[in-house]
Parts: sequence; structure tokens; C-alpha cells
Amino acid sequence: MITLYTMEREYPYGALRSTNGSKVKVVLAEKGLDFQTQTVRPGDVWKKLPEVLAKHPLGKVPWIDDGDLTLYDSTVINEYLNEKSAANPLLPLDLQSRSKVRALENYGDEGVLAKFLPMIWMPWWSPPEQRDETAMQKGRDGLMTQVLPFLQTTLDAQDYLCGDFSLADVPMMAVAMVLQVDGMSVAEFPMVEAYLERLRQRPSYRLIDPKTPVDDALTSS
Ligand SMILES: N[C@@H](CCC(=O)N[C@@H](CS)C(=O)NCC(=O)O)C(=O)O
Repeated sequence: MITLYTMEREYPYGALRSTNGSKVKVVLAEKGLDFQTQTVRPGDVWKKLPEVLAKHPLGKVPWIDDGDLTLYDSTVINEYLNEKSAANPLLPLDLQSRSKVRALENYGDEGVLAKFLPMIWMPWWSPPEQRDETAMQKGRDGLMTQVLPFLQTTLDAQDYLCGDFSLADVPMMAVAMVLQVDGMSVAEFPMVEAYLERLRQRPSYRLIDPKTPVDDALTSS
């Protein structure tokens, strides 16, 4: 059985989850793989405790244990999970299409999840009076001016970024999750708005839906 180590915490406005950990949960569900979740205390991650560093040399989440194997980084883990089970492949067979998926997945990680999204998401883990509203607005502005126009162009009336649902869409599931809590309007980009809603309708979204309590999304069943 695969064990996923990630950060998840209950708030009055829903269950908040690590964006990168959520990427892994989505792929575990999409691939139909059995798993269990072990929540890691955010304080242990921020303080880079030796037990965290022993599993992830950068002291971050997520990582997984699968038998003797410990693996970190959501992108690396998701490629592993995609190959571990032949069911529901999330990478195209054609080399050029596969590279395109990987490029867009990388954009999701570097251009969104490591850039604008934490500015919006991290303050939601703190009490309202401690939130940096200026940083939150900077994150929203970055999405509005850079990310959403790019997604709108890339979608080009397709259901998903590369046609069929693929690893390229997985970081955007975390975007759908964050914006569900934040409530930022994306109505200016109707194709993106419909796309994010389409992602929320996938059964795998249940595991990261802020409406799903932490205890109800710790395993595959
Ligand atoms: N590239 C890594 C990024 C992991 C990452 O930044 N995780 C965040 C949580 S979503 C974290 O652990 N942050 C704690 C820190 O940076 O100290 C991945 O895709 O897994």
C-alpha cells in the first residue's frame, strides 16, 4: 500500500490541503491506486525537522512510501504512479504530445504552484488578522494578468489543456481548489472558468475538495 505524506488541516471554511500533495492525491485517485495518507504537521515542515529531512532532502511535502521506496516531488511521484498502473494513462503515447504535456505540467508547477498560488493560499492557513492582504492581491493579480490568459489561449476550446485529461491538468486541480476557497472571480476568462468547473466535477476532486473533511479523504475508499 502506498502511503502519502502531506499537509492537510481543517478550518471553519473547509479542509485546506498542500497544493503539491493534492496533485498526488488526484493522480492516486485517477489511477485507482490504493493509498493511505499520513498528515505531517506544518510546523515540522517549516522547522525542517530531521525526520522530515530524512524523507525529503528539501524538507517539503509531499513524499510517498511504497514498500522500500521513498519518493519525493509531486511531479516525479505522479510520473511514477502513472507508470505503476497501466489503467487510465495520463501521458500520451506520441512523443511530441507527451513532451507537450510535460511542458505544461512544468508551467503549472513553476509558473503557478510555486509562484502566484502560495501568495493566495498560505495566508488562508493563518488567522484573518495575520493575513498579508497585499501579497494575496499580488497573487490574484498574477493569475489574472499572466496565468489565466495563457490557460485561455492554451485551452482553445478543448476540454483539457492537451485534449484528454492528462498530467498537464493535475496542477490546475490545485488551482481549482485554491480558488474555490478564495472566491476570486475568473468570469473574465469564460473558457478557464468552465475548465476549472470541469476539473471540480471529476470524481478525483473529492479527495481535495475543501468541502471534504480531512478524515473523509485519507484513503482511496
Ligand atoms: N516541487 C515540489 C514542491 C513541494 C512544495 O513546495 N511543497 C510545499 C507545500 S505545497 C512545502 O512543503 N513547503 C514548505 C517549505 O517550502 O518549507 C513538489 O512538486 O512536490
